[in-house]
Amino acid sequence: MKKRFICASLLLAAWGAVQAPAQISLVNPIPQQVNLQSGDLLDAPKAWTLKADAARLNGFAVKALEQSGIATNNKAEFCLTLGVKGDKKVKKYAARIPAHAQGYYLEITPKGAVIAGADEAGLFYGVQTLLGSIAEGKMECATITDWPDVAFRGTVEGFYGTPWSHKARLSQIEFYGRNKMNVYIYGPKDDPYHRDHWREAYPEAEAKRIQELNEHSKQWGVNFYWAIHPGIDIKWTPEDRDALMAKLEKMYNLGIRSFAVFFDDIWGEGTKADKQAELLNYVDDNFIAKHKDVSPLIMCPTEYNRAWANDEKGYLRTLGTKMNKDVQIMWTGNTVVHCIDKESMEWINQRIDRKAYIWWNFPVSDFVRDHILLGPAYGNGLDIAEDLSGFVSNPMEHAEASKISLYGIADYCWNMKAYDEKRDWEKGLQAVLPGNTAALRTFALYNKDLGPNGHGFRREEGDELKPLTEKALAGDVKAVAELMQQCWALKMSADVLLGDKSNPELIRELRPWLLQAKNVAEYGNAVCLMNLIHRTDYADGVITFEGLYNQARSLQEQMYELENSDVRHALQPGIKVATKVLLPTANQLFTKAVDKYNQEKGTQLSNTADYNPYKLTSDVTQLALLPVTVRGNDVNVSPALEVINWQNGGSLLIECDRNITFAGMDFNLGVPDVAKHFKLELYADGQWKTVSLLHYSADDPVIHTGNELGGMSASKLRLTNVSGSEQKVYFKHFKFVKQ
Ligand code: 14T
Repeated sequence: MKKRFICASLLLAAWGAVQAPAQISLVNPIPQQVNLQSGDLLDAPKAWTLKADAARLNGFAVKALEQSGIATNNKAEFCLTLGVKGDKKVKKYAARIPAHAQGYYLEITPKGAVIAGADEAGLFYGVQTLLGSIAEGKMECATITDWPDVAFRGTVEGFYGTPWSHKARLSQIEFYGRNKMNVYIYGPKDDPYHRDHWREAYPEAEAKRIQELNEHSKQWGVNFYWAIHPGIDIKWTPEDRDALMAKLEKMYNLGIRSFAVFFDDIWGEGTKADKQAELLNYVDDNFIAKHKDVSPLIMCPTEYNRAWANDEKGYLRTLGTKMNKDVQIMWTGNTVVHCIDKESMEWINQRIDRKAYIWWNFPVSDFVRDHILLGPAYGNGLDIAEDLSGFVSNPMEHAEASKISLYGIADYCWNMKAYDEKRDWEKGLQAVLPGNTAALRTFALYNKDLGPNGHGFRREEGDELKPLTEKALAGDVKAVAELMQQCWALKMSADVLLGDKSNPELIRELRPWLLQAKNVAEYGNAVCLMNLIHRTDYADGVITFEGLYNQARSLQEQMYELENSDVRHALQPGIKVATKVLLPTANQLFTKAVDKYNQEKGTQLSNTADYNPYKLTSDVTQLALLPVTVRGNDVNVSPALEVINWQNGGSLLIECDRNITFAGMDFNLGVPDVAKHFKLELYADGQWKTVSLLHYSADDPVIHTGNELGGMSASKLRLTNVSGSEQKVYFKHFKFVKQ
């Protein structure tokens, strides 16, 4: 039999080109070394005879195999030999097992298969590779030698907002196991027993759920890390140290074997590097080291990105020198949300004197909740495997939808050099919705970018459309007609997905954006027709330019209405789809068609495209991009997650396109007794009028307006820092009510 050796990169080159996909290409992540034996595809066995040392049969790797649905019996012709280095049954293969933790050697022949793992995890991954390759009922003969580039790979549930449901977590953990990720760090900001009430033990029902997640994780080869976030109010006293130890011990008794301590997004006492190091060394020496069966401790520092690192004060260097070397330190890169490259790894590793553990803030969307991020995972260096100790992604609160990019992240971490974001994106879409992949793909094309945001992190969206949109804007009729087909495709995909029954959880998450996609697509269709119809009316004069114009205007309003309706979640500022290329193009085409029509017919139709009655502007940088949202009579400015440095004289201005009558107003800057530092004014009858501000009680930070506000009509509102100095405040809520 002629053998051909292909390394992973060749396999990549072949992807897409081959007619019948090689069965090995169904496997995610891409294995390190594949040696295909040429020959016909065989039918995958319906049953197999299992050969393994007795002790091995109880391990999670064999269990995973047994649960795959393939029958094991002693009579099946196809023989599957399994073992871990040192086991009798795989002794013959010892020399072929890669010298990498979690690695394995897999051999598939017509008679049988052998999986020999470097350890139990390696054996489990070999099993996943075998199961993945026969997923379509065919089997391809090959030998595979495989191991992960990054030892710790997975996710951190670390976003603000609604924590994942129990069911969603179970599904995530299985997904990680299947795609060879081995870390799930449980740290939802809004779990009270993780952060706000970190000293308190979980109530029984909650503890049970955590236990179940932990057991499920073991089954899927995932290390369930339970994270604690004591920094908000910790005192560096023996009492608090013991409270922390007691909580960790409690979690250990529940069965947890992996732990993390977070000090992110805090201020004051909790941020001291020497104190943090001292505490973590204590935990490391007296808890981690004492229990022989726990993973290395992970910590998230307060200065967790380069932009926040104060090199002179030496926070990171203090951790680097004082904290035990086996404590892993998390890092988000050059800023909070940033891709990681070699140079930035070298910068941080020098300071912390160990390899940083990457916390990648993608596809998390808690700071751009009006977007859903369905694009590929890209932008990280393919040459940094040696420079990091672990890599976890912080995903969206939309668990199912996050799997699209997580699929790619799993591959990136396993085999960096072979990573191809485009291929992985296609395969990820397929993995998440095999029944309706084409529709999901079309829809996802318009849901990749984050829109303008405080972190300045943007993603490609709609590049492939640009040649077409440019021609369409230049007046090319054929291009306009083609663009209309793209809009039609978007609408079609949204409708198909709304009717999908195969992944209800995914469709539930996507629903607001699916409804908005339909509006955008219909708007695009109307606008394209407006550009085509100049020559002649359609449908015997039933479709006229002005009819389409009215439709387009109505859709502009419908998009706005939907954004501000109950379809979105409480904290979501809107529902944005296709905002990078398609929607701006449609808006430009709208204006263009209206201008032309007005010129020809002497009419005065309004040519403004984006409908939003409220406009926020501010010279306080951190406030300038906050969206204004409307729900019924309530008008809200979305909260900011960070501390606002509000300079003296700096103001927040909200303008409305018409006069509104005020019924009430309150806002919360998170600090008591600050009302006196601010001035609120309304603009009515050509002048600014001051409205008084007060707190109801000394310790309540909420600021209310004086009685004079009720019934006042105005078109603008302005809040200014008049204290004479910079104010450090939060921006927790800001709301006024219309009559
Ligand atoms: F700990 C960190 F590594 C981290 O990234 N912390 C949070 C994280 O929970 C959140 O999901 C992420 C994206 O919003 O960013 C961090 O949270 C922030 C970042 C800010 F710049 C909260 C407020 C900020 F101003």
